[in-house]
Amino acid sequence: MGDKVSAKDTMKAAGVPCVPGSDGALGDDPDEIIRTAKEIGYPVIIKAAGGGGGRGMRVVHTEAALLTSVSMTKAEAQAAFNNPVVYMEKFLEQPRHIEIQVLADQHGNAIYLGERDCSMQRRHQKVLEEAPAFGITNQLREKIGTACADACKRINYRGAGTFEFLYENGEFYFIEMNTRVQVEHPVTEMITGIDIVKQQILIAAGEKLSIQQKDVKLAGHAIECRINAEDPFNFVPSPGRLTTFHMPGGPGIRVDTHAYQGYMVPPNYDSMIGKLIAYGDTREQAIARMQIALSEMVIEGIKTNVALHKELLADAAFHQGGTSIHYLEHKLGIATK
Ligand code: MV4
Repeated sequence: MGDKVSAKDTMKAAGVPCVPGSDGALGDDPDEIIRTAKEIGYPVIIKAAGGGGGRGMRVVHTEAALLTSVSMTKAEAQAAFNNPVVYMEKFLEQPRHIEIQVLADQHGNAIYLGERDCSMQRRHQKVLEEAPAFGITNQLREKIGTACADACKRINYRGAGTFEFLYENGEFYFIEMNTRVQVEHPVTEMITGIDIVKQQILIAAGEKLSIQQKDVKLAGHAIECRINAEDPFNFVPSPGRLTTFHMPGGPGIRVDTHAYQGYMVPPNYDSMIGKLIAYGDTREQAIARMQIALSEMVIEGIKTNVALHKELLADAAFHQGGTSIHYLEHKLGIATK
C-alpha cells in the first residue's frame, strides 16, 4: 500500500502505541462504519490514507453526521490523492506533537535520541521546536524510545528517522514516520552531542553505528526558532534582498543558515531563511539565551517572523510549558480580535 494505513498497521504490529481506530481501511458497509465509530467513541476523525500535511481529514462529532462525512472525505481523497481509501481514529482534542529521533544501521542496530516537542505550529507549519519535551519522564522516554528502536529493527529501517506521535494525558499515539533528517534535528543534536547528519552519512556508507543506547545521554535543553521571510503576524511571504543580516552568537547559540548580507530571498521557495537554536543547562536558561539572541539578530530589507518569536518567548503559557498543537493558532486568533 505504501500509505498511512499500512504505516500504522506495521507500527501497531511492531508494538508502537497507535491511536485507537478502524485498524486499516474503512469498509463500505454503513452499519459497520457506524459500529466502528461507536466502539471508538465520538469524536472521531476520518483520514485519507494518501493524505498529508493536514489535508484530507474530517472530524465527526455525532452519528448523524458520520456517513456523509465518510463519503465526502472519500470523494475528496480520490480527487486530491487519487486514492479513495480512508480510515477512522479517535479524535484527540488537545494533543501535543512529540516526535522520537532514531538512528538505525543495516547491521541490526537501532537507537533513539530522545524526543522533540513540535506543538508550536500554525497550519501544519512548525514555528518553534524544543528538546526535551516538557513533562516527559525518563521512564516514559525509555518506554516509547525503546518501542521505536525495536520497530526500526523489526522493519529493517536504515538511516535517520523520526516517529511522530500525538501525546495526550500521558499517552503516546503514533501517527506517521518521517524517513529523513528534519528541519528541527538541531535541538536533538544540542542535547545529545550527536551529529545526526554525520551519523546518517556513516550509515549510508554501510558502517555500523558506533553509538550504543547506553552512550546516549540527554543534557540540558534546546529550543529552535525557525526564521522565516514573512510578515510576523499575517504570515504573507516577504521575498527580497537582505540589506542587513547580522546573526547573534555567544555561549549556547547556534545559527544554521544559507543566507548572508546581500542575499536575495527568492519568491519561489519555502520562506525559511535560517534556524536560531539556543541551548542551556535548563529550559529557563535556553529561553533567556534565545530572547537575548533574538534581540541581537538584525535582518533588514525584508519582513521576518522575529517579532512573533519574541512574543512567543515572552508568553506565559509557553513559559509554563506543555502547550497543545492548537495553542499558537488560538493565541493568534485572540491577537487579531
Ligand atoms: C490527528 C489529530 C487529532 N486526533 N489525529 C494533522 C496532520 C497529520 N499529520 C495528523 N494530524 C492530526 N491528526 C487524531 N486522531 C490532530 C491532528 C492535527 C495535528 C497534528 C500534528 C501537528 C499539527 C496538527 C494540527 C492540526 C491537527
